[in-house]
Amino acid sequence: MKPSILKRDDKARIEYSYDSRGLVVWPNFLTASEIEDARCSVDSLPLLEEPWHDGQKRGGEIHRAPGCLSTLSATLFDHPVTRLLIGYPHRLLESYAITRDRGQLDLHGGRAEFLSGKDARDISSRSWVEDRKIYSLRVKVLVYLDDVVEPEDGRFAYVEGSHKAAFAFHRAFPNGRMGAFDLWRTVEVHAGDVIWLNESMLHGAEEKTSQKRRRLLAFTYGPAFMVDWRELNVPSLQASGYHSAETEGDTTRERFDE
Ligand SMILES: O=C(O)CCC(=O)C(=O)O
Repeated sequence: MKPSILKRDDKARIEYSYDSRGLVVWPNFLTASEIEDARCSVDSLPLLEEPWHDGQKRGGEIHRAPGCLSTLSATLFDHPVTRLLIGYPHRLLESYAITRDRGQLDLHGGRAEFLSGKDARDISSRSWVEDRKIYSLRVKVLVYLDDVVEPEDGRFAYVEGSHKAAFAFHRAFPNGRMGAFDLWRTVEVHAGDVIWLNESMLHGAEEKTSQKRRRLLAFTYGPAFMVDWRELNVPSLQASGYHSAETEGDTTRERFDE
């Protein structure tokens, strides 16, 4: 892992990439031995099948797992890129490991998307720039533990510009991905690469058909006043609960398919 100091040029490059592209890719963030340690840790976690995604398994709270996963969580929490992009005293909102054997990950997030069944925009992950400083409500750090390079490996995918969009993707392009294929971008990653992702960008992953392993770690950070997803989903005395965004869940599948 890299020392936590950013040179001035790096800072400018990172800010530019996050603002214009919605993500920052840091190749070779982990060393070969760190990748091996993280893989062993993930392989020993109790991962559960996702009820909503055939072929995907998840283990949560990995920042509490002993050994390298909690160390990595602490490193990413303190990392200057994380601080730079949130721009405010921050907290960890969620952490998990996922493995995917097959299938695609539906598009989710999106600055302009609607809450399902409502005419309200999902503002839960917005970001903005004020006085040339970035503030983000949700930054997801994706740590890839396997190469995801070929289309059949299920590459990370996103809709260009959607972190700045004013029109909801699924309403503006009712045929989904193929209606907007010129905005569709993929990122090829190698084991040990890390992506700092603006969660207000519509993103997902291509269909995985290869037999290769696909393991990744995710840590979501936000300003200290934000709550994590589980808190949003539980109705309480003082909150009416979170209505998932229109882009999430099975309803989007037919729009996302080619
Ligand atoms: O599988 C990937 O490459 C992306 C994962 C992701 O977007 C997520 O977990 O929210």
